[in-house]
Amino acid sequence: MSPLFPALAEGPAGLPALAFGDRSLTYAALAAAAGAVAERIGAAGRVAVWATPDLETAVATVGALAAQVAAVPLNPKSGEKELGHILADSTPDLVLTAPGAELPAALAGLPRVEVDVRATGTAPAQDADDATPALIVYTSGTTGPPKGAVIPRRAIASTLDALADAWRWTGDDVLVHGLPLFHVHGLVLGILGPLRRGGSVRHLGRFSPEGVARELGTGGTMLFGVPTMYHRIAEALPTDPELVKALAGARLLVSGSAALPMHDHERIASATGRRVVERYGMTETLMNTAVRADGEARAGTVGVPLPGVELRLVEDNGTPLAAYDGESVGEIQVRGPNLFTEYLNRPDATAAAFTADGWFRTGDMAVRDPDGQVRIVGRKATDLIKSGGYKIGAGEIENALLEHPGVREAAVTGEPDPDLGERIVAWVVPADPRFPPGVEELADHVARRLAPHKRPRVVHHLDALPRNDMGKIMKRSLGSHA
Ligand code: MCA
Ligand code: AMP
Repeated sequence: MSPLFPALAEGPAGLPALAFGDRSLTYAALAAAAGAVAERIGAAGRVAVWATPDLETAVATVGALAAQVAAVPLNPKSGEKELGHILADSTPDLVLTAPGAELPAALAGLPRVEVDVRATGTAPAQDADDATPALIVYTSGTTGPPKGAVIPRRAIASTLDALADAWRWTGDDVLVHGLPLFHVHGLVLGILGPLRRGGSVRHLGRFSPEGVARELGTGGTMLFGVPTMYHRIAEALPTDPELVKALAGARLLVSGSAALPMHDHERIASATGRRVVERYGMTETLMNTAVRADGEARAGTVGVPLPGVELRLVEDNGTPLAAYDGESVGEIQVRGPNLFTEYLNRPDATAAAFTADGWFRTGDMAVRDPDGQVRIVGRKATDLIKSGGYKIGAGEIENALLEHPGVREAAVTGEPDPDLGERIVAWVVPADPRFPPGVEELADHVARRLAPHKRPRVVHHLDALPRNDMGKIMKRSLGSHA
Protein backbone atom coordinates (compact mmCIF):
# COMPACT_ATOMS: atom_id res chain seq x y z
CA MET A 1 0.00 0.00 0.00
CA SER A 2 1.24 3.48 -0.75
CA PRO A 3 2.03 5.74 2.22
CA LEU A 4 -0.88 7.24 4.13
CA PHE A 5 0.67 10.71 3.99
CA PRO A 6 2.56 11.23 0.74
CA ALA A 7 3.06 14.91 1.57
CA LEU A 8 5.26 13.98 4.53
CA ALA A 9 7.88 12.44 2.27
CA GLU A 10 7.63 14.37 -0.93
CA GLY A 11 5.33 17.25 -0.22
CA PRO A 12 5.62 20.94 0.39
CA ALA A 13 8.19 20.70 3.21
CA GLY A 14 7.95 24.33 4.29
CA LEU A 15 4.18 24.52 4.31
CA PRO A 16 2.21 24.44 7.55
CA ALA A 17 0.74 21.07 8.42
CA LEU A 18 -0.60 21.44 11.96
CA ALA A 19 -1.41 24.43 14.14
CA PHE A 20 -2.74 24.35 17.70
CA GLY A 21 -3.04 27.99 18.76
CA ASP A 22 0.36 29.57 18.30
CA ARG A 23 2.18 26.22 18.21
CA SER A 24 2.57 24.84 14.71
CA LEU A 25 4.62 22.43 12.61
CA THR A 26 5.55 22.48 8.94
CA TYR A 27 5.46 19.27 6.91
CA ALA A 28 9.25 18.95 7.26
CA ALA A 29 9.12 19.42 11.05
CA LEU A 30 6.19 16.99 11.36
CA ALA A 31 8.03 14.35 9.33
CA ALA A 32 11.07 14.73 11.58
CA ALA A 33 9.13 14.70 14.87
CA ALA A 34 6.90 11.78 13.84
CA GLY A 35 10.03 9.98 12.60
CA ALA A 36 11.55 10.38 16.05
CA VAL A 37 8.40 8.90 17.64
CA ALA A 38 8.52 5.99 15.17
CA GLU A 39 12.18 5.29 16.00
CA ARG A 40 11.40 5.17 19.72
CA ILE A 41 8.35 2.92 19.55
CA GLY A 42 9.32 0.74 16.58
CA ALA A 43 9.33 -2.55 18.48
CA ALA A 44 6.07 -1.96 20.38
CA GLY A 45 3.02 -4.11 19.76
CA ARG A 46 0.53 -1.38 20.51
CA VAL A 47 0.75 2.09 22.05
CA ALA A 48 -1.67 4.27 23.97
CA VAL A 49 -1.89 7.98 23.13
CA TRP A 50 -2.91 10.41 25.86
CA ALA A 51 -5.10 12.33 23.47
CA THR A 52 -5.18 15.89 24.81
CA PRO A 53 -6.06 18.51 22.19
CA ASP A 54 -2.38 19.30 21.53
CA LEU A 55 0.22 19.15 18.81
CA GLU A 56 1.82 16.16 20.58
CA THR A 57 -1.28 13.99 20.08
CA ALA A 58 -1.15 14.55 16.33
CA VAL A 59 2.60 13.88 16.20
CA ALA A 60 2.22 10.74 18.35
CA THR A 61 -0.49 9.36 16.07
CA VAL A 62 1.40 10.09 12.85
CA GLY A 63 4.52 8.57 14.43
CA ALA A 64 2.66 5.39 15.40
CA LEU A 65 1.20 5.12 11.89
CA ALA A 66 4.68 5.57 10.43
CA ALA A 67 5.99 2.76 12.65
CA GLN A 68 2.96 0.62 11.81
CA VAL A 69 2.20 0.27 15.50
CA ALA A 70 -1.51 0.40 16.35
CA ALA A 71 -2.44 3.46 18.43
CA VAL A 72 -5.14 3.52 21.10
CA PRO A 73 -6.25 7.13 21.68
CA LEU A 74 -7.31 7.72 25.30
CA ASN A 75 -9.78 10.35 26.46
CA PRO A 76 -7.75 12.36 28.97
CA LYS A 77 -10.92 12.87 31.00
CA SER A 78 -11.63 9.13 31.24
CA GLY A 79 -12.59 8.02 34.72
CA GLU A 80 -10.79 5.22 36.54
CA LYS A 81 -13.17 2.40 35.63
CA GLU A 82 -13.31 3.24 31.92
CA LEU A 83 -9.57 3.77 31.67
CA GLY A 84 -8.89 0.54 33.56
CA HIS A 85 -11.08 -1.37 31.13
CA ILE A 86 -9.48 0.13 28.01
CA LEU A 87 -5.95 -0.54 29.26
CA ALA A 88 -6.72 -4.11 30.35
CA ASP A 89 -8.42 -4.81 27.02
CA SER A 90 -5.89 -3.20 24.66
CA THR A 91 -2.69 -3.96 26.63
CA PRO A 92 -0.52 -1.16 25.22
CA ASP A 93 3.26 -1.43 25.71
CA LEU A 94 3.67 2.26 26.50
CA VAL A 95 1.86 5.58 26.55
CA LEU A 96 2.74 8.57 24.38
CA THR A 97 2.12 11.95 26.02
CA ALA A 98 2.93 15.62 25.81
CA PRO A 99 5.91 16.55 28.03
CA GLY A 100 4.85 17.07 31.62
CA ALA A 101 1.31 15.71 31.17
CA GLU A 102 -0.19 14.58 34.44
CA LEU A 103 -1.31 10.98 34.11
CA PRO A 104 -3.75 9.12 36.36
CA ALA A 105 -2.70 6.19 38.53
CA ALA A 106 -4.08 3.65 36.03
CA LEU A 107 -1.25 4.59 33.65
CA ALA A 108 1.51 4.56 36.26
CA GLY A 109 2.54 1.02 35.36
CA LEU A 110 3.22 1.83 31.70
CA PRO A 111 6.46 3.21 30.31
CA ARG A 112 5.87 6.80 29.33
CA VAL A 113 7.30 8.28 26.14
CA GLU A 114 7.11 12.05 25.91
CA VAL A 115 6.68 13.42 22.43
CA ASP A 116 9.20 16.11 21.51
CA VAL A 117 7.79 18.11 18.61
CA ARG A 118 11.26 19.55 17.86
CA ALA A 119 12.97 16.13 17.66
CA THR A 120 14.41 14.88 14.39
CA GLY A 121 14.20 11.29 13.33
CA THR A 122 13.44 9.15 10.34
CA ALA A 123 10.64 6.63 10.26
CA PRO A 124 11.92 3.19 9.28
CA ALA A 125 10.97 2.37 5.70
CA GLN A 126 8.56 -0.56 5.73
CA ASP A 127 6.13 -2.05 3.29
CA ALA A 128 2.72 -1.28 4.70
CA ASP A 129 0.01 -3.90 4.41
CA ASP A 130 -3.34 -2.17 4.11
CA ALA A 131 -4.95 -4.63 6.53
CA THR A 132 -2.53 -3.65 9.33
CA PRO A 133 -4.38 -2.20 12.34
CA ALA A 134 -3.80 1.54 12.49
CA LEU A 135 -6.06 2.64 15.35
CA ILE A 136 -8.13 1.02 18.06
CA VAL A 137 -10.95 3.38 18.97
CA TYR A 138 -13.24 2.60 21.91
CA THR A 139 -16.95 3.00 21.33
CA SER A 140 -19.97 2.36 23.54
CA GLY A 141 -22.59 -0.33 23.01
CA THR A 142 -26.01 -0.65 24.63
CA THR A 143 -24.67 -2.72 27.53
CA GLY A 144 -21.30 -3.40 29.08
CA PRO A 145 -18.06 -1.47 28.74
CA PRO A 146 -16.91 0.16 25.47
CA LYS A 147 -15.54 -2.08 22.70
CA GLY A 148 -12.31 -1.42 20.81
CA ALA A 149 -12.95 -1.05 17.07
CA VAL A 150 -9.83 -2.15 15.17
CA ILE A 151 -9.43 0.23 12.23
CA PRO A 152 -7.07 -0.86 9.45
CA ARG A 153 -4.92 1.50 7.34
CA ARG A 154 -7.08 0.69 4.34
CA ALA A 155 -10.18 2.16 6.01
CA ILE A 156 -8.43 5.44 6.80
CA ALA A 157 -7.03 5.82 3.28
CA SER A 158 -10.28 4.93 1.54
CA THR A 159 -12.54 7.08 3.70
CA LEU A 160 -10.31 10.15 3.40
CA ASP A 161 -9.98 9.76 -0.37
CA ALA A 162 -13.73 9.31 -0.73
CA LEU A 163 -14.35 12.50 1.26
CA ALA A 164 -11.80 14.33 -0.89
CA ASP A 165 -13.83 13.30 -3.92
CA ALA A 166 -17.14 14.33 -2.34
CA TRP A 167 -15.94 17.67 -1.03
CA ARG A 168 -13.21 18.55 -3.58
CA TRP A 169 -10.96 18.56 -0.55
CA THR A 170 -7.40 19.44 -1.60
CA GLY A 171 -4.03 20.51 -0.28
CA ASP A 172 -5.18 24.12 -0.59
CA ASP A 173 -7.76 23.63 2.16
CA VAL A 174 -7.20 24.86 5.69
CA LEU A 175 -9.44 22.93 8.06
CA VAL A 176 -10.65 24.49 11.31
CA HIS A 177 -12.13 22.54 14.22
CA GLY A 178 -12.14 22.02 17.98
CA LEU A 179 -13.08 18.35 18.12
CA PRO A 180 -11.67 15.93 20.68
CA LEU A 181 -8.82 13.78 19.36
CA PHE A 182 -9.82 10.41 20.82
CA HIS A 183 -12.64 9.73 18.34
CA VAL A 184 -12.82 9.20 14.60
CA HIS A 185 -14.38 12.57 13.85
CA GLY A 186 -11.61 14.71 15.36
CA LEU A 187 -8.64 12.40 14.84
CA VAL A 188 -9.21 10.65 11.52
CA LEU A 189 -11.20 13.29 9.64
CA GLY A 190 -9.89 16.30 11.51
CA ILE A 191 -6.14 15.57 11.74
CA LEU A 192 -5.27 12.71 9.39
CA GLY A 193 -7.63 14.12 6.71
CA PRO A 194 -5.74 17.37 6.04
CA LEU A 195 -2.39 15.56 6.27
CA ARG A 196 -3.40 13.02 3.62
CA ARG A 197 -4.30 15.90 1.29
CA GLY A 198 -1.10 17.83 1.98
CA GLY A 199 -3.17 20.67 3.41
CA SER A 200 -3.33 21.99 6.93
CA VAL A 201 -5.46 22.01 10.06
CA ARG A 202 -5.88 24.66 12.73
CA HIS A 203 -7.15 23.10 15.94
CA LEU A 204 -8.91 25.38 18.40
CA GLY A 205 -7.72 23.49 21.48
CA ARG A 206 -11.16 24.03 22.88
CA PHE A 207 -14.21 24.75 20.75
CA SER A 208 -15.71 28.24 20.89
CA PRO A 209 -17.61 30.34 18.36
CA GLU A 210 -14.95 33.07 18.86
CA GLY A 211 -12.19 30.63 17.91
CA VAL A 212 -14.14 29.60 14.82
CA ALA A 213 -14.59 33.26 13.81
CA ARG A 214 -10.88 33.96 14.31
CA GLU A 215 -9.52 30.97 12.37
CA LEU A 216 -12.11 30.88 9.58
CA GLY A 217 -11.79 34.64 9.27
CA THR A 218 -8.03 34.47 8.73
CA GLY A 219 -7.59 31.87 6.04
CA GLY A 220 -9.53 28.78 7.17
CA THR A 221 -11.55 27.24 4.34
CA MET A 222 -13.47 24.37 5.98
CA LEU A 223 -15.13 23.83 9.35
CA PHE A 224 -15.90 20.44 10.93
CA GLY A 225 -18.11 20.15 14.00
CA VAL A 226 -20.78 18.19 15.84
CA PRO A 227 -24.34 19.58 15.97
CA THR A 228 -23.83 20.98 19.49
CA MET A 229 -21.05 23.18 18.10
CA TYR A 230 -23.24 24.37 15.22
CA HIS A 231 -26.04 25.00 17.73
CA ARG A 232 -23.70 27.23 19.75
CA ILE A 233 -22.62 28.98 16.53
CA ALA A 234 -26.29 29.54 15.59
CA GLU A 235 -26.89 31.05 19.03
CA ALA A 236 -23.90 33.39 18.67
CA LEU A 237 -24.54 34.57 15.10
CA PRO A 238 -27.11 37.30 15.84
CA THR A 239 -24.64 39.22 18.03
CA ASP A 240 -21.34 38.39 16.31
CA PRO A 241 -20.81 39.99 12.87
CA GLU A 242 -17.25 38.58 12.69
CA LEU A 243 -18.64 35.07 12.99
CA VAL A 244 -21.23 35.76 10.28
CA LYS A 245 -18.48 37.03 7.95
CA ALA A 246 -16.18 34.11 8.71
CA LEU A 247 -18.85 31.48 8.01
CA ALA A 248 -20.08 33.28 4.91
CA GLY A 249 -16.54 33.22 3.52
CA ALA A 250 -15.80 29.55 4.20
CA ARG A 251 -15.72 27.04 1.36
CA LEU A 252 -17.46 24.24 3.25
CA LEU A 253 -19.20 23.83 6.62
CA VAL A 254 -19.61 20.18 7.63
CA SER A 255 -21.60 18.68 10.51
CA GLY A 256 -21.57 15.08 11.67
CA SER A 257 -21.68 12.58 14.58
CA ALA A 258 -25.40 13.23 15.15
CA ALA A 259 -28.31 14.83 13.34
CA LEU A 260 -28.18 18.60 12.91
CA PRO A 261 -31.64 19.93 13.86
CA MET A 262 -33.53 21.78 11.13
CA HIS A 263 -33.82 24.90 13.29
CA ASP A 264 -30.02 25.26 13.52
CA HIS A 265 -29.63 24.52 9.77
CA GLU A 266 -32.08 27.30 9.02
CA ARG A 267 -30.66 29.83 11.45
CA ILE A 268 -27.15 29.40 10.05
CA ALA A 269 -28.36 29.53 6.44
CA SER A 270 -30.39 32.67 6.94
CA ALA A 271 -27.61 34.51 8.86
CA THR A 272 -24.70 33.54 6.60
CA GLY A 273 -26.20 32.49 3.27
CA ARG A 274 -24.32 29.18 3.68
CA ARG A 275 -25.83 25.75 4.17
CA VAL A 276 -24.13 23.28 6.47
CA VAL A 277 -23.61 19.91 4.76
CA GLU A 278 -23.91 16.65 6.69
CA ARG A 279 -22.05 13.40 6.41
CA TYR A 280 -22.86 10.14 8.14
CA GLY A 281 -20.35 7.83 9.73
CA MET A 282 -19.58 5.59 12.63
CA THR A 283 -16.47 4.52 14.52
CA GLU A 284 -16.77 1.04 12.98
CA THR A 285 -17.33 2.22 9.42
CA LEU A 286 -15.60 5.59 9.24
CA MET A 287 -17.62 7.57 6.68
CA ASN A 288 -20.52 6.09 4.73
CA THR A 289 -22.34 8.97 3.08
CA ALA A 290 -21.90 12.68 2.48
CA VAL A 291 -23.70 15.60 0.95
CA ARG A 292 -21.39 16.41 -1.93
CA ALA A 293 -19.87 19.86 -2.42
CA ASP A 294 -21.28 19.89 -5.95
CA GLY A 295 -24.65 18.46 -4.88
CA GLU A 296 -27.78 19.96 -3.52
CA ALA A 297 -27.41 20.73 0.21
CA ARG A 298 -30.86 19.57 1.18
CA ALA A 299 -31.34 20.00 4.93
CA GLY A 300 -32.16 16.78 6.72
CA THR A 301 -30.22 14.43 4.47
CA VAL A 302 -26.78 12.94 5.00
CA GLY A 303 -26.22 12.75 1.24
CA VAL A 304 -25.33 9.78 -0.90
CA PRO A 305 -23.02 6.79 -0.37
CA LEU A 306 -19.35 7.69 -0.78
CA PRO A 307 -17.37 6.17 -3.66
CA GLY A 308 -16.52 2.55 -2.79
CA VAL A 309 -19.21 2.24 -0.09
CA GLU A 310 -22.12 -0.13 -0.71
CA LEU A 311 -25.20 0.88 1.28
CA ARG A 312 -28.60 -0.77 1.57
CA LEU A 313 -31.68 -0.51 3.78
CA VAL A 314 -33.10 -3.75 5.14
CA GLU A 315 -36.35 -4.73 6.79
CA ASP A 316 -36.46 -6.39 10.20
CA ASN A 317 -36.27 -9.83 8.59
CA GLY A 318 -33.14 -8.86 6.66
CA THR A 319 -34.81 -8.36 3.27
CA PRO A 320 -33.34 -5.38 1.41
CA LEU A 321 -35.83 -2.64 0.53
CA ALA A 322 -36.33 -2.52 -3.19
CA ALA A 323 -37.54 1.02 -3.79
CA TYR A 324 -36.23 4.48 -2.91
CA ASP A 325 -39.58 6.07 -2.17
CA GLY A 326 -38.61 8.51 0.57
CA GLU A 327 -40.95 6.69 2.97
CA SER A 328 -40.00 3.07 3.60
CA VAL A 329 -37.81 2.80 6.66
CA GLY A 330 -35.05 0.22 6.95
CA GLU A 331 -31.85 -0.39 8.90
CA ILE A 332 -28.72 0.90 7.17
CA GLN A 333 -26.21 -1.81 6.31
CA VAL A 334 -22.87 -1.02 4.69
CA ARG A 335 -20.01 -2.88 3.05
CA GLY A 336 -16.71 -1.57 1.72
CA PRO A 337 -13.03 -0.80 2.33
CA ASN A 338 -14.02 1.80 4.95
CA LEU A 339 -15.04 -0.84 7.52
CA PHE A 340 -13.26 -1.84 10.71
CA THR A 341 -11.86 -5.35 11.00
CA GLU A 342 -13.16 -6.50 14.37
CA TYR A 343 -13.90 -5.56 17.95
CA LEU A 344 -10.73 -6.29 19.89
CA ASN A 345 -11.04 -9.48 21.98
CA ARG A 346 -14.76 -9.70 21.18
CA PRO A 347 -15.33 -12.31 18.45
CA ASP A 348 -18.93 -12.69 19.67
CA ALA A 349 -19.70 -9.00 19.17
CA THR A 350 -17.85 -8.93 15.85
CA ALA A 351 -19.84 -11.88 14.52
CA ALA A 352 -23.11 -10.33 15.64
CA ALA A 353 -22.29 -7.05 13.90
CA PHE A 354 -22.00 -8.56 10.41
CA THR A 355 -24.37 -10.53 8.18
CA ALA A 356 -23.16 -13.78 6.64
CA ASP A 357 -22.20 -11.96 3.45
CA GLY A 358 -20.20 -9.23 5.13
CA TRP A 359 -22.66 -6.36 5.53
CA PHE A 360 -22.18 -4.34 8.72
CA ARG A 361 -25.38 -3.69 10.66
CA THR A 362 -25.24 -0.02 11.72
CA GLY A 363 -28.38 0.00 13.89
CA ASP A 364 -29.35 3.32 12.26
CA MET A 365 -32.77 3.57 10.63
CA ALA A 366 -33.22 5.56 7.43
CA VAL A 367 -35.23 6.22 4.29
CA ARG A 368 -33.86 6.96 0.82
CA ASP A 369 -35.27 9.66 -1.39
CA PRO A 370 -35.96 8.77 -5.04
CA ASP A 371 -32.64 10.42 -6.02
CA GLY A 372 -30.73 8.17 -3.59
CA GLN A 373 -30.16 10.68 -0.77
CA VAL A 374 -30.21 9.03 2.65
CA ARG A 375 -32.26 10.49 5.49
CA ILE A 376 -31.63 9.08 8.96
CA VAL A 377 -34.85 8.81 10.93
CA GLY A 378 -33.80 7.06 14.12
CA ARG A 379 -31.90 4.30 15.81
CA LYS A 380 -32.78 0.68 16.44
CA ALA A 381 -31.57 0.66 20.03
CA THR A 382 -33.23 2.99 22.51
CA ASP A 383 -30.36 2.24 24.88
CA LEU A 384 -27.87 4.25 22.84
CA ILE A 385 -27.79 7.95 23.59
CA LYS A 386 -26.06 10.64 21.48
CA SER A 387 -25.16 13.58 23.68
CA GLY A 388 -22.93 16.36 22.35
CA GLY A 389 -22.06 13.98 19.48
CA TYR A 390 -20.73 11.34 21.90
CA LYS A 391 -22.30 7.89 21.79
CA ILE A 392 -23.17 6.69 25.27
CA GLY A 393 -24.62 3.31 26.28
CA ALA A 394 -27.40 3.36 28.87
CA GLY A 395 -26.09 0.08 30.31
CA GLU A 396 -22.65 1.35 31.25
CA ILE A 397 -24.17 4.31 33.10
CA GLU A 398 -26.70 2.08 34.87
CA ASN A 399 -23.86 -0.18 36.01
CA ALA A 400 -21.90 2.80 37.30
CA LEU A 401 -24.95 4.18 39.13
CA LEU A 402 -25.57 0.82 40.78
CA GLU A 403 -22.07 1.01 42.28
CA HIS A 404 -23.15 4.09 44.26
CA PRO A 405 -24.16 3.09 47.81
CA GLY A 406 -27.22 5.35 47.70
CA VAL A 407 -28.68 3.64 44.61
CA ARG A 408 -30.76 0.48 44.81
CA GLU A 409 -32.04 0.39 41.23
CA ALA A 410 -31.28 2.53 38.20
CA ALA A 411 -32.42 3.03 34.62
CA VAL A 412 -30.99 5.50 32.12
CA THR A 413 -32.69 7.14 29.15
CA GLY A 414 -32.00 10.02 26.77
CA GLU A 415 -34.34 12.98 26.34
CA PRO A 416 -34.24 15.79 23.77
CA ASP A 417 -31.92 18.69 24.59
CA PRO A 418 -31.58 21.79 22.38
CA ASP A 419 -27.81 22.05 22.97
CA LEU A 420 -26.65 18.44 23.36
CA GLY A 421 -29.19 16.76 21.07
CA GLU A 422 -30.01 14.35 23.86
CA ARG A 423 -29.28 14.62 27.58
CA ILE A 424 -28.80 11.72 29.94
CA VAL A 425 -31.57 11.14 32.44
CA ALA A 426 -31.18 8.77 35.41
CA TRP A 427 -34.19 7.14 37.05
CA VAL A 428 -33.13 6.01 40.49
CA VAL A 429 -34.69 4.03 43.33
CA PRO A 430 -32.73 5.23 46.38
CA ALA A 431 -31.34 2.69 48.83
CA ASP A 432 -32.74 4.86 51.62
CA PRO A 433 -35.68 7.03 50.55
CA ARG A 434 -34.85 9.51 53.30
CA PHE A 435 -31.48 10.31 51.70
CA PRO A 436 -31.88 10.11 47.92
CA PRO A 437 -28.58 10.91 46.12
CA GLY A 438 -28.90 14.17 44.16
CA VAL A 439 -27.93 14.99 40.61
CA GLU A 440 -24.60 16.58 41.53
CA GLU A 441 -23.52 13.61 43.57
CA LEU A 442 -24.47 11.08 40.90
CA ALA A 443 -22.98 13.23 38.10
CA ASP A 444 -19.66 13.36 39.97
CA HIS A 445 -19.81 9.64 40.64
CA VAL A 446 -20.31 8.81 36.94
CA ALA A 447 -17.80 11.42 35.71
CA ARG A 448 -15.13 10.02 38.05
CA ARG A 449 -15.71 6.41 37.03
CA LEU A 450 -16.51 6.75 33.30
CA ALA A 451 -16.13 10.22 31.76
CA PRO A 452 -17.65 13.68 32.32
CA HIS A 453 -19.71 13.55 29.11
CA LYS A 454 -21.42 10.39 30.42
CA ARG A 455 -22.72 12.08 33.56
CA PRO A 456 -26.50 12.30 34.07
CA ARG A 457 -27.86 15.83 33.71
CA VAL A 458 -31.23 15.02 35.32
CA VAL A 459 -32.08 12.59 38.13
CA HIS A 460 -35.60 11.40 38.99
CA HIS A 461 -36.26 9.48 42.20
CA LEU A 462 -38.85 6.70 42.11
CA ASP A 463 -40.21 4.21 44.66
CA ALA A 464 -39.86 1.43 42.10
CA LEU A 465 -38.96 1.07 38.43
CA PRO A 466 -41.85 0.10 36.13
CA ARG A 467 -41.31 -3.54 35.09
CA ASN A 468 -43.21 -5.95 32.85
CA ASP A 469 -44.28 -9.48 33.84
CA MET A 470 -40.82 -10.76 32.94
CA GLY A 471 -39.21 -8.25 35.33
CA LYS A 472 -37.75 -6.19 32.49
CA ILE A 473 -37.65 -2.44 33.03
CA MET A 474 -40.21 -0.68 30.78
CA LYS A 475 -38.14 2.34 29.78
CA ARG A 476 -40.75 3.72 27.43
CA SER A 477 -43.17 4.24 30.29
CA LEU A 478 -40.62 6.05 32.48
CA GLY A 479 -41.55 9.46 31.04
CA SER A 480 -44.96 9.29 32.70
CA HIS A 481 -43.25 8.92 36.11
CA ALA A 482 -41.32 12.22 35.85
C1 MCA B 1 -19.15 19.54 34.53
N1 MCA B 1 -17.94 19.13 34.17
C2 MCA B 1 -17.63 18.10 34.96
C3 MCA B 1 -18.74 17.87 35.80
N2 MCA B 1 -19.66 18.77 35.52
N3 MCA B 1 -16.55 17.35 35.05
C4 MCA B 1 -16.52 16.38 35.94
N4 MCA B 1 -17.55 16.10 36.78
C5 MCA B 1 -18.66 16.81 36.74
N5 MCA B 1 -19.65 16.51 37.57
C6 MCA B 1 -17.07 19.75 33.15
C7 MCA B 1 -16.81 19.04 31.89
O1 MCA B 1 -15.84 18.05 31.99
C8 MCA B 1 -16.28 20.19 31.04
O2 MCA B 1 -14.98 20.50 31.49
C9 MCA B 1 -17.23 21.30 31.42
O3 MCA B 1 -17.71 20.94 32.69
C10 MCA B 1 -18.39 21.49 30.45
O4 MCA B 1 -18.90 20.24 30.11
P1 MCA B 1 -20.17 19.95 29.20
O5 MCA B 1 -21.20 20.97 29.41
O6 MCA B 1 -20.50 18.53 29.40
O7 MCA B 1 -19.71 19.97 27.74
P2 MCA B 1 -18.84 20.93 26.90
O8 MCA B 1 -17.46 20.94 27.42
O9 MCA B 1 -19.54 22.22 26.77
O10 MCA B 1 -18.83 20.12 25.56
C11 MCA B 1 -19.67 20.27 24.46
C12 MCA B 1 -18.90 19.79 23.23
C13 MCA B 1 -18.49 18.34 23.48
C14 MCA B 1 -17.67 20.69 23.05
C15 MCA B 1 -19.77 19.91 22.01
O11 MCA B 1 -19.66 17.59 23.75
C16 MCA B 1 -17.71 17.73 22.37
O12 MCA B 1 -16.53 18.03 22.20
N6 MCA B 1 -18.32 16.84 21.57
C17 MCA B 1 -17.69 16.17 20.45
C18 MCA B 1 -18.01 14.73 20.46
C19 MCA B 1 -17.31 13.98 19.33
O13 MCA B 1 -16.26 14.36 18.85
N7 MCA B 1 -17.91 12.88 18.88
C20 MCA B 1 -17.33 12.11 17.83
C21 MCA B 1 -17.74 10.69 18.07
P3 MCA B 1 -13.93 21.39 30.73
O14 MCA B 1 -14.55 22.76 30.68
O15 MCA B 1 -12.69 21.29 31.53
O16 MCA B 1 -13.81 20.78 29.37
S1 MCA B 1 -18.74 10.10 16.72
C22 MCA B 1 -17.66 9.71 15.53
O17 MCA B 1 -16.47 9.88 15.66
C23 MCA B 1 -18.33 9.24 14.26
C24 MCA B 1 -17.35 8.52 13.40
C25 MCA B 1 -18.89 10.43 13.50
O18 MCA B 1 -19.86 10.26 12.76
O19 MCA B 1 -18.32 11.52 13.64
P1 AMP C 1 -20.06 6.64 17.05
O1 AMP C 1 -20.42 5.25 17.34
O2 AMP C 1 -19.76 7.46 18.26
O3 AMP C 1 -19.01 6.66 16.05
O4 AMP C 1 -21.35 7.31 16.43
C1 AMP C 1 -21.91 6.83 15.24
C2 AMP C 1 -23.35 7.16 15.20
O5 AMP C 1 -23.54 8.57 15.12
C3 AMP C 1 -24.06 6.62 13.98
O6 AMP C 1 -24.39 5.26 14.12
C4 AMP C 1 -25.27 7.54 13.89
O7 AMP C 1 -26.28 7.10 14.79
C5 AMP C 1 -24.73 8.86 14.41
N1 AMP C 1 -24.42 9.82 13.34
C6 AMP C 1 -23.24 10.12 12.79
N2 AMP C 1 -23.37 11.09 11.85
C7 AMP C 1 -24.69 11.40 11.79
C8 AMP C 1 -25.48 12.33 11.04
N3 AMP C 1 -24.93 13.17 10.16
N4 AMP C 1 -26.81 12.35 11.27
C9 AMP C 1 -27.38 11.53 12.17
N5 AMP C 1 -26.69 10.65 12.91
C10 AMP C 1 -25.36 10.58 12.74
